[in-house]
Amino acid sequence: RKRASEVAPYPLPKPPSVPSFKEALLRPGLSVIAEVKKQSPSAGVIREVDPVEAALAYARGGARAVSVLTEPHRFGGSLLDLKRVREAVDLPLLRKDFVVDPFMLEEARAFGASAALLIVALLGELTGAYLEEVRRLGLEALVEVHTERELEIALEAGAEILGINNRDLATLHINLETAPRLGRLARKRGFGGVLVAESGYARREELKALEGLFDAVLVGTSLMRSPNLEEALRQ
Ligand code: IGP
Repeated sequence: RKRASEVAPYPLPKPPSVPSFKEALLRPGLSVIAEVKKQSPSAGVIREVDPVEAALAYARGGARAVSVLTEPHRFGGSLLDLKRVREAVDLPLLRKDFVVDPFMLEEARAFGASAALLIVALLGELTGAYLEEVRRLGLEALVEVHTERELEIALEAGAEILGINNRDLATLHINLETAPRLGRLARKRGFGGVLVAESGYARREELKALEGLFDAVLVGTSLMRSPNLEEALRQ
């Protein structure tokens, strides 16, 4: 198989050295992965913001990592956003996109991501093969699940960083019970890696409730809607 760099329609940048996503999330306390998301299918336009300004505010506010949407059509993101944020902050970055080709992993690495999102609902039984490619590239992966069946596939595939999405990607409906339910199940099945709760969090008390079970939480919309991104994180 040809390397993506040989067939890319543009020269891929030389991959920069990047900090570990996993190590950052494993620091004591509940780590926040703060997301730069200008728009989404569920919320429409969220905030017109320069991703670099947002990421710098997140870094000042104590985020352990930054998630950057790179999907252009529905989320208004781009790989250039990722590259610019990489050049501006020292935190590990997650490429947030719908990875459906191994090519996108090489792009993630080249544009400065420490990790890429792998959605089990999209990749199904191919998740393990994508994880192998992730490791070959020196990348990390946040493996996202929403159901018990998807959790089984993720564990079988050897995920080390497991994200449990409260949002059903088919209906966009949020149920905050999903993360604790599947998180407990993952631990019961012997999962010893990094556990991340994703989507729908807006209040301090909701984050408090995750402590003890989860290592990290991924927050986008509610942070983006706050008048002051830095202060919103500190609270
Ligand atoms: C953030 P929220 O509700 O805080 O904006 O959610 C993040 O979990 C969400 O953006 C997300 C996502 C995804 C987006 C989770 N998985 C997959 C696109 C694709």
